[in-house]
Order: sequence, then structure tokens, then C-alpha cells
Amino acid sequence: MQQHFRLPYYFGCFLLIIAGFLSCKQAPKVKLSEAPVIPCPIETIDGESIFSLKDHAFIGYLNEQDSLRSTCQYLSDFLSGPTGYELPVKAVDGSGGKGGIVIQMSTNASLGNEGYELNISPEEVTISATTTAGAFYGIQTLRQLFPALIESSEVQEGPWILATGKIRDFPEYSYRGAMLDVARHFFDVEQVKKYIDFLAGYKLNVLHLHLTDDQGWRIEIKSWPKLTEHGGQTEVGGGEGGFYTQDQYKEIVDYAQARHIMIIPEIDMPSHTNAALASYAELNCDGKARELYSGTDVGFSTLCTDKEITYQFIDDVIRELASMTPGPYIHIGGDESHVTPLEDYIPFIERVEKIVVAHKKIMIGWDEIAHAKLDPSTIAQFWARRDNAILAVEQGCKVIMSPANRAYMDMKYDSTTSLGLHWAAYIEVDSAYLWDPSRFVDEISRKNILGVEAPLWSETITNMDDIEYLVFPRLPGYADIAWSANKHKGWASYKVRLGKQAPRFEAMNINYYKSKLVPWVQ
Ligand code: TNX
Repeated sequence: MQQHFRLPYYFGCFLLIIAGFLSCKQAPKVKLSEAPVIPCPIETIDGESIFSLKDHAFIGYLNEQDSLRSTCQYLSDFLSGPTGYELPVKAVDGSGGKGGIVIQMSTNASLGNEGYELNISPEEVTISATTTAGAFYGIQTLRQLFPALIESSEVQEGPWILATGKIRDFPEYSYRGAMLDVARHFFDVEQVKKYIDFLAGYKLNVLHLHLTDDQGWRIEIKSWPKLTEHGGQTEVGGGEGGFYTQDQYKEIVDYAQARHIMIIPEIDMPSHTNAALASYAELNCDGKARELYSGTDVGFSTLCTDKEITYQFIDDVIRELASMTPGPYIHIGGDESHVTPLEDYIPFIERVEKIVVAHKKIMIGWDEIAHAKLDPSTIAQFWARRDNAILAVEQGCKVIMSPANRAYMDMKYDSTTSLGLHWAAYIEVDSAYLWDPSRFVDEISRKNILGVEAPLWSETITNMDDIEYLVFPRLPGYADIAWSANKHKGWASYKVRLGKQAPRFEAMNINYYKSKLVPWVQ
């Protein structure tokens, strides 16, 4: 009898040793808690094993949760490229499914509107969230947990292994943005989409488009067609410029929306308006059209603040813009109005605010707008003057933090950087990261702050390579500031996480700045 039992026993031990050997070989090098995810998740609990994505895997959503279908499709499209697997999207029942990735709605209110839970077991991966936005952010985390070649546009060899464990995560700020200036140099729809994808990968949820400036008017306004026909035809340096038709703008809005990014359009006024003043003579106080401008000076132009036609013009522009912008905000600029006397500037801003509100939108303006009497729903974007931002807070307005000497992605890294400007500061990667929005201005505390935005002005940049060089690697740092709670902050640990992003940047062919301050992993 005893003999009879021993044989399977030895055989079982043998199998266990082989299995142990195989799983050792496959075990990921890092624990889940050591994965260099940016922005850093709030809470990670390690498991002890691995999940391996295989060619028969699928992406599932629970029966009757059809609203998650397109989110699943996004994940399937993303993973099927580099893995070469089909990864069909299908409805599954509550028991989930082995070997797949299942996305499901959760009722866990502690996750908030944008949080998610990611569970990785040896059998399956589940992402749970209370909204599709949360599920989307769970996907972005999952993306960074796979080997870097998951970012490749061509099929790569696996294995596609994840460490097991659990992540629970939600953002600190609800407004996490970047800006792109498409006025100084024009960037076309495909380039803007690529920029949107960069933001989405780091869980940013706002793209502010600086659509008009002295050098170009970039958005079709049907009631004032010469704005783009004439005013869109140049850019800094005298290039041919360009503009978005309303259909193209809607295409950008839809593309962003599918990635949970809100577009905030900016029409800068009363200054930064030379392109409009060149297109319509009647907008000038002297009734004479200006020449198109392709230099880089600021603050020399102004709409005529005491002509009625100016307000008819603004009403038409805001009406058309509001009707194709689903998000709640319209940005009216308001910066650097050096040739508009303050006694004209103040009533101008107050009247423009009423126009924006009449079109059922919330006004945002650069911090100078706080000189005017503002409605408390209006938002001021701090970029230069603390006293302006404080004035806004004193009026009950919320503030977006974009301090130029920390958050301007068009600033040079150091004196040797060939692209960019340096009027505000040189902003190395550590300086871009090492600031806390809620402590930056003594009088402005967490409760006054809507969120964080990193602007990219385009006087010196003309193509995607240039954009990438200034944006990477600073953008992930702004995302970390905006998303991750303070307990994770610290340059010493952040720079290590950032250095480990290098193989991802390489796989995406991103032209990033290889700062000497960062221990890049090759
Ligand atoms: C200041 S920031 C500006 C822009 C320039 C930028 C260049 C702001 C509200 N105005 O007009 O493009 O500096 O860094």
C-alpha cells in the first residue's frame, strides 16, 4: 500500500520543482510596488506571482455594462499592435474569465470620479472604476506595467508579463492640463492628436489650445471668414501658417474626448490680436487694417475697447466656439495688454465675462484679468504675478497654477538648450518637478486651486521633434505633481522612476532631452 502512495508523491514533488523553476525564470524583475509608474499611484500592494498575457487572451466587460465597450476596444487596439494578438472584446459574466483583462464598473465611492482599482492575479487582470474615465486611467497604469516594448508600433516578442498585486489610485487635482500654442507656429490635426496621446498616457485631462495671437488666427469662424482666410496665412518666421476648419476642430475635440481630455479653446484678447486686426479694419480704433505679423514681440496690439463692433465680434466668436466646445470653459487670454490702458482694460474684461456667461460657459483668463471685478465662477490662470493671483482668490475665484519659472515647457533646460526661451528661468527637469502648487504662493492654498497646467508656447518650435524635446521629460513630472498625493513626492525617488521611462520613450521614438540629472536606464 505504502509503495502505492509514494510514487505519485515523488512525481508531484518533481512537477513542483519544474514549475518553480519555470516560474522563477518568468518572474518579473520588479515587484508591482517597484514598477516605475508615472504618475505614482496612491497605494500598491504586492502579490507573489505573475500574470502572463497570452495570444488567446481577450478584453472583457461585464454583461450589461456596454458603456465600457469602447474603453475595452481602446485597450484591445493598444495591446494588439505590439503583441500581435487578436485580443477580442467581449461581454463576460460575473465570474470574469481566465487569462483575460476585464474592465468593470464599481460602486466604490472612495475612488471618486477618476479613480480606479487594478487587480492582477495569476489568472486575470481586472480594472474597476466608477466612471469610464477611471477605467481609462487604470488602462494607462496597466500600460506602464507591461515591458517597454508594449509602446512599439511593430509586433514584438513577449513574454508580456506583469507582477501580481493590487493598485488603488485616484488624483489629487481634478484639472490636470497642458497647453499648446498653435498660433505662433501652426500644428496640424495629426500633430495635435499626437500631443493629446502624450497627455493621455500620463492621465492629464485638459488640453488648452491657444488658438489666436498676433501671428495667426487658427480657428474658422463662419460669421467672420477673413479671420482665417487672411489672418491664418502666416506664422512666426513668415511660414504659411494654417487653421482648423470647424469640422477639424470638432475632430480634435472628439479625439480628445475619447481619451477623457477636455479641450479648452483660447481666444486671446484684447491684446495678442494683430491677426484679427489685420483681417478686419473695423476692429481697429483708427479703422485701418494692420499688416500681418511674423515676429515675436508681445503686447503691441489691442482691440478697440470702446467700439460696439468689437463686442459684436466677440459675441459671434464666442457663440460659434461655445457651440462646438462640449467642455464648460472658454479662455479669453487677457494677458500682456500693454497698449490697452487699465481704465479700458477693466470694463472690457467685465463685458467679455458677461458674453462668455451668456453663452453658458465659464471664463478663464491669464492672471491679469483679476484687475477686473470678476464673477466667482471665473478662473484665473496664474503665470506671472502673485499679486494678481491673490486678487483673484480674494474675489472668490479659483486658480490654475502655471508659474512660468516652473511650469513653462517652452523655457530652455539650461543655457545650452537651442530651442525655447529663457525669460522666466532655465527649467531643468528637477526644477520642473520640485514645486508644490498648494505652497507656491503663501496666500493661495489647496482649496483655492483648481489644478495645474503646463503651457507650451511655440515661438521657437516648428515640428513634432521640437515639441517632444521640450515636453519630454518635463511633462511626466507635471502629471505627477497634479495626480499624486504629496506623500510620494521627492526628487530622489522620482528621478529613478523617470529614468526607467527611457526605454518607453525609445519605443515610442520620442525625441526627449537626456538630462544629466536623471539616471536613464538603457
Ligand atoms: C508670455 S504667458 C506670454 C506669451 C508668450 C510666452 C513665452 C502669457 C500669458 N503670455 O505670449 O508666448 O510668454 O514664454
